[in-house]
Amino acid sequence: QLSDQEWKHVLDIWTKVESKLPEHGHEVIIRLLQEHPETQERFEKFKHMKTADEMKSSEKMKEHGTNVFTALGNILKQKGNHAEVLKPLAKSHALEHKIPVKYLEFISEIIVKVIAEKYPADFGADSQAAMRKALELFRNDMASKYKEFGYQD
Ligand code: HE5
Repeated sequence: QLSDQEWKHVLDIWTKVESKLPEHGHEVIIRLLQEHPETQERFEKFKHMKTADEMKSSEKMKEHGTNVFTALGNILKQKGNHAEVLKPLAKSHALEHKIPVKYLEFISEIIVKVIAEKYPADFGADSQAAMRKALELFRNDMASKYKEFGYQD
């Protein structure tokens, strides 16, 4: 679990992220698919795309980035008491989309990197560490729900 101070770091930086949430979400998805091409296979709608330019001009991908970042923001705002919000996400990612925890690790790293690039002055070492911790908590709880749903990755 995170301290009050750590949650404050996480939610303060998230307020900045929200000022351009669709753009940042879009960028994270593009970088996930570029840096970890195996993840692209999981996306029926995106797996035919070949270039980063094609991804950048895709409104569907931007929409997906928006959905991902909106869901993640809703989870972070629960400050760890996210069981209720997490459950439908864990269920769809386990049973429908089949997303291994490893892929959640990939996206977590990219989220931290992208925020650090966009907001260097507001995302110092303490904030980065707090965000890493929050994303780790998210992944751990996703992983235990995966088990409950019988999904082994
Ligand atoms: O499951 C849904 O809602 C509960 C459908 C929309 C959705 C998807 C789909 C949402 C809200 C999220 N994802 C959210 C989310 C937060 C974490 C950080 N995702 Zn998600 N995803 C969806 C993640 C992480 C994550 C990592 C990876 C590799 N996600 C994925 C993959 C993934 C896929 C393949 C899909 C369904 C396909 C889709 O909607 O394509 C546009």
